[in-house]
Amino acid sequence: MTDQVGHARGILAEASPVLVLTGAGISADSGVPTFRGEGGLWREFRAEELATPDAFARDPRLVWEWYEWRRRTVAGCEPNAAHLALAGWQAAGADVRIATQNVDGLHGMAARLTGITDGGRLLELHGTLFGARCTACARRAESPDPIDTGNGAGLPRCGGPEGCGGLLRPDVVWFGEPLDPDVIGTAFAWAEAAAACLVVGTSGIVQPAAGLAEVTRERGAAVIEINPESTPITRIATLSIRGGAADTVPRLIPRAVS
Ligand code: BJW
Ligand code: ZN
Repeated sequence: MTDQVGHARGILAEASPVLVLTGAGISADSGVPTFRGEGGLWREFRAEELATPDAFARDPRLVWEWYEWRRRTVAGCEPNAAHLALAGWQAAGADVRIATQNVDGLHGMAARLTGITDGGRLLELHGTLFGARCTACARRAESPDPIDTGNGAGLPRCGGPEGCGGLLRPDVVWFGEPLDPDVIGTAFAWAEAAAACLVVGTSGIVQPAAGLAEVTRERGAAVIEINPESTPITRIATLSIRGGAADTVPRLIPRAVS
C-alpha cells in the first residue's frame, strides 16, 4: 500500500487541475453515518428508503424527523484529516476542485478553517442538510428550527413576509429528482478538464455523480480511488487504494505546490 500511496502522490503532484469526488465515506471518520451498509440504518429504516420524494409525500413528518436527527448528528461532528488535507491543498494554491455528494457541510467547514474564502471550488451536488425549500413556491429558506416531533406541532412552513405558507422540505436532491443544472454542469466541465480525478469514500453507484469519474477516465486521465471496499469505480480506476479517508488522503497530497 505504501508503494501505491507514493505512486498516487506522484500522479497528483503532476496533475492540474484535479477533480476530487467525495461521498459519505470521507465523513465516516468524522462520525457521520454512511448511507449504505450498517451505518445507514435509522430506527428500522434504510437511508435509501427515506431519501425519496415518495417517502416525503407519504410521511413528511417521518422524513423531517430523520433529517433533524442527521442535522443534530452532523452538528456534533468536525472535518477530519481528509477534509482538512484537501482544503489545505487548495489553500496552498493547487487547482483542486471538489465535487461532493455529501450534504453535511464538512468540506465547507474545512475550507473556512483553512482560511479559504473562495467557495467556487466546492460543489455540493446533492444540496445541504442546513437548508430548506418550499414545495409550493420553491423559495429557499434557512434551515428550520428543530422540528418539534413530540407534541404534534406543525411541520415547517414557508414563512416571512414573502412566504406562501407551503410545506418546506429539506434542500437536498432525492432519487428521481434532477440535480441543479448549473451545479452538475459545472461538475461535468471540471471532469472534462481534469488531469486526474481522486475519488474518496463513495459506493460509486449513484448517477450522475459517479459518471464524473468515468468522464475523466474516458479522456485518458488518471482516476485514483480511496475506499476500504471495492466499488464499480474500482474497475475503471488507474489505482485503487484500500484504506480509510482520514488515514490515506493526507499522505497523497503533494508537499510542494507551485
Ligand atoms: C469509506 C470509509 C472510510 C466507509 N474512508 N471510505 C443512470 C443515469 C442517471 C440516473 C440514474 C441511472 N440509473 C439510475 C438512476 C437514478 C438514480 C440512481 O443513480 N440510482 C442508483 C442507485 C442506481 N439517480 C437519481 O435519481 C439522481 N437524479 C437523476 O438522475 O435525475 C434525472 C432526472 C432528470 C430530469 C428530471 C428528473 C430526473 C439523483 C440522485 C440523488 C441522490 N440523493 C442521495 C440523498 C441526498 C440527500 C441526503 O443525503 O439525504 O444522495 S441518495 C445517497 O446516495 C446520497 C449520497 O450522496 C449518494 C451516494 O452515496 P455515497 O456517498 O456513495 O455513500 P454510500 O453510503 O453509498 O457509500 C459510502 C462508501 O464509503 C462505501 O463505498 C464505503 O466502503 C466507503 N467508506 N468508510 C473511505 N473511513
Ligand atoms: Zn412558498
